[in-house]
Amino acid sequence: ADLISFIEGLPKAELHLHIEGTLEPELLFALAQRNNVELPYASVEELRAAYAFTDLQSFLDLYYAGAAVLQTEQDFYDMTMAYIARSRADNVRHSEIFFDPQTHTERGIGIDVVFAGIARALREARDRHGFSSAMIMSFLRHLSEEEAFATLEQALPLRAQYRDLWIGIGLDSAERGNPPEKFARVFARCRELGFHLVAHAGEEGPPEYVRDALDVLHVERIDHGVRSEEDPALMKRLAQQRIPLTVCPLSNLKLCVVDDMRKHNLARMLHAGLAVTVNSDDPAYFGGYMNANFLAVAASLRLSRTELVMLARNAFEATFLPAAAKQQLL
Ligand code: ES4
Ligand code: ZN
Repeated sequence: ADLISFIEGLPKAELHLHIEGTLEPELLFALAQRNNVELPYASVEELRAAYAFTDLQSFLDLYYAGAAVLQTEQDFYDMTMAYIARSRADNVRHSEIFFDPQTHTERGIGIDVVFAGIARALREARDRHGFSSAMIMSFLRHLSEEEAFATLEQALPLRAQYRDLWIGIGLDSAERGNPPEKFARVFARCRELGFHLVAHAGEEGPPEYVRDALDVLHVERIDHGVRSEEDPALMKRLAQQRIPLTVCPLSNLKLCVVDDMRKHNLARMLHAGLAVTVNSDDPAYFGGYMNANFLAVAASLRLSRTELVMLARNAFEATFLPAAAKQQLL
């Protein structure tokens, strides 16, 4: 089989996906019209043309602006359903999905609306297609820890209702200048509450942020983590402890974390024994879903089929599913 068919045929799990980053320009325009939201773009083409980023912040500005079209439970449901359809087409069997309630509660949308729309789609996909998923509520690190605590307080009354899906807590948005320590207390509280913990670290930020995400926040996986390579002692630790890294190749290229896919360190990190996984991050903005990310690294880094299988298998191993459910997926 050719490379594309091989990648298409691989069963995949996705561990780093922002649901707000799956809003394709077409749906974004449709929701803007449905909700009478004014957009500063005349057409889908004009919007897509604006997706030329120089760094993380230049992307985040558009990503938060785009999320403003999401108003009703149905909007969150429609966005999530579109992501599931696209992922099933890529032979994704399981997805652990980030959502950013603060992006919506800041605009007066109820946190219950956000949970309900996403969860209705995920439950429907599970019941109809056996598509497995989980939800990871993420705090925006450019906001204060006090605001993260307030969001946690708003969300906790919903926990019983979403116990089947809401399993974790994440940390995303502008990394530089917002180190893990800023969220030490709220992550400690989430840990006491029994949530799985993850954090973005070492995307634009230094390797110290990766170490502090592990030692201060006690996260179980690192989202991105590509700058870990600058610290050999950290690399050794990540390999020894098999800490999963949720790497996002097309994201790294689009946000200029790497300037050429052929220079991406994914293969080097895999060969160093790290539990590297491949993920799509914000696929509507970065130019591709899971298969496109696998294909980009397979072609640019000349990965073997054995290596591609390792990457896919690492993701199933790194899921937060209970062992029995994990076995069922394979
Ligand atoms: C994100 Cl690529 C990335 N990095 C940090 N925060 C994010 N939120 C959505 N995508
Ligand atoms: Zn991300």
